[in-house]
Amino acid sequence: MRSLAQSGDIRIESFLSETDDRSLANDVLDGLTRPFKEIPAKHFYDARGSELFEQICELPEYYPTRAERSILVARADGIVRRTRAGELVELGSGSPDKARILLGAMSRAGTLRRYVPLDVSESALESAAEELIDEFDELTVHGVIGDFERHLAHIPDPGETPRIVALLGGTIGNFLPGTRRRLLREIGRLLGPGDRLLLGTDLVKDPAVIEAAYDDADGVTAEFNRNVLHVINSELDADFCPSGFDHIAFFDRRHEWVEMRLRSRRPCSVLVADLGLRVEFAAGEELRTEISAKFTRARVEEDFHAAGLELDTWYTDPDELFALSLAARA
Ligand code: SAH
Ligand code: AVI
Repeated sequence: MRSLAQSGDIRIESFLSETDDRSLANDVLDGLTRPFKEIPAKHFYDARGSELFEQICELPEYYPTRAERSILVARADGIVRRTRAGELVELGSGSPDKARILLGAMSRAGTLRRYVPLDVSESALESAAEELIDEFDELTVHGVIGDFERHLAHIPDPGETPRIVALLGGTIGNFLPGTRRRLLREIGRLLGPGDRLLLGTDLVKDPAVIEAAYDDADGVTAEFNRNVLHVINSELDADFCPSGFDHIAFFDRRHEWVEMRLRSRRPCSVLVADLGLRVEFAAGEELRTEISAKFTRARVEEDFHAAGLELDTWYTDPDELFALSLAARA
């Protein structure tokens, strides 16, 4: 553990170390030597990837951020009244926008104590912590730089008020169904009897609307997608030529998820020098970089049930684009 900041109100610890450089190395070694190449979506988010994701959230085509934000604005006071929470643990926290809405509601209710963001992106977490500490006098921040698949045990013990553990933005949809349920079960272990999970899920809708959100006219999502190749180049001394890969995004109707892939325009041979690994791409060969599952209420309830959780309250926006679920341990 490295301690990155410690003052009266703010404490940031990192659990990413050399072993985590191995996490990218292992994922590249494993994912790029498979018959169907694949790399986990968490590797998008270096400083540039986090910045590109922020730009995606502003795009006219990318509705999930606006829809989820509108639900939070309408419901945050009610959620805080219902839970009496004074602590927000946010997994995959990214920018401070959504936390600000929930912390504002806690401040109005007089319960606000602590914000505990956890993210793999050090840059995103540090700037969010600094912004929020300036905005709420009564707030302390305990940031955890880590991977929510491996570092949930480093989330500090609960304080004296109930807490909300939030996984927003539809990030749960970036995991395959089995992993998703395992992750939900592990997150559930952070919940005491009065605590609640707040889960954001994008909803099934017209595939044309979904596909446009993942293939915007300005090509920001395409750059975000190619960023994973820049990350592998800089972290593992590889020689991918990102502009030689086309951005592909399509809605898989059977699985009800979006897939993002990178398709090699021509045959290419990539050296990942740090791993002594040579990877061959045929012309047209694809690398899967992300799935983003879309949900129905029934699917969310099934996942909760399988993970030892139960739905308490279901909130959507008027167009039913996105949903927020408040859930408890069953
Ligand atoms: N919650 C924000 C950001 C969503 S983007 C929102 O709703 O807009 C996904 C965020 O999760 C990024 O900040 C990324 O760095 C983080 N992330 C992705 N995989 C992660 C993992 N395995 N562990 C921790 N953080 C992760
Ligand atoms: C972070 N995650 C929920 C986003 C999503 O919609 O699946 C990431 C993203 N990928 C492309 N655009 C946005």
